[in-house]
Amino acid sequence: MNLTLKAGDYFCVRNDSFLSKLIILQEWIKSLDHEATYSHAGVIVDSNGTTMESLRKVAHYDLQTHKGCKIIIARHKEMTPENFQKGYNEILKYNGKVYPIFRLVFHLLGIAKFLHTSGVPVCSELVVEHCYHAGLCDHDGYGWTPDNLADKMRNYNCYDVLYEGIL
Ligand SMILES: [Ca+2]
Repeated sequence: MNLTLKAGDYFCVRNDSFLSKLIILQEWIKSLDHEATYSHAGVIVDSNGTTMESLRKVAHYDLQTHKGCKIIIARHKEMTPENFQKGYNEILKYNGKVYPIFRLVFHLLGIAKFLHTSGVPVCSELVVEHCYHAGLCDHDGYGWTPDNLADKMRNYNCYDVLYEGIL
């Protein structure tokens, strides 16, 4: 993959873990397009591929952590450095927090958008919260799944898909 990344690019990815398959199954059951490919998502924060993701904890990782996995990477047409920074400043408050595993149970039950008392978002919620504070979407992200995000990347004119395939 020969790709020039920018701060504010978003990605969705899948791996073959049991948890990943469980997430994809519940996404597929809820999907209106009968398609769910991805189980995880994150924000790219610089051109070297440093990411901010809600994995075991919310922290900075490297996109290459997902090497060999299927991935979609997309860029919002209005993701300027200023917009990126506004969103980044907000999600940095979660840096170092432990992944809210019980929120995943809320997702499996389909009630995640109603229950967000912990304040710590799962992976795709972190991405949408970045987008919200960047001023580029009008919802805060609670309840969003990686499949919701990937569908938006593919179908909304405001996104350019930079790459979809194996990383
Ligand atoms: Ca879908």
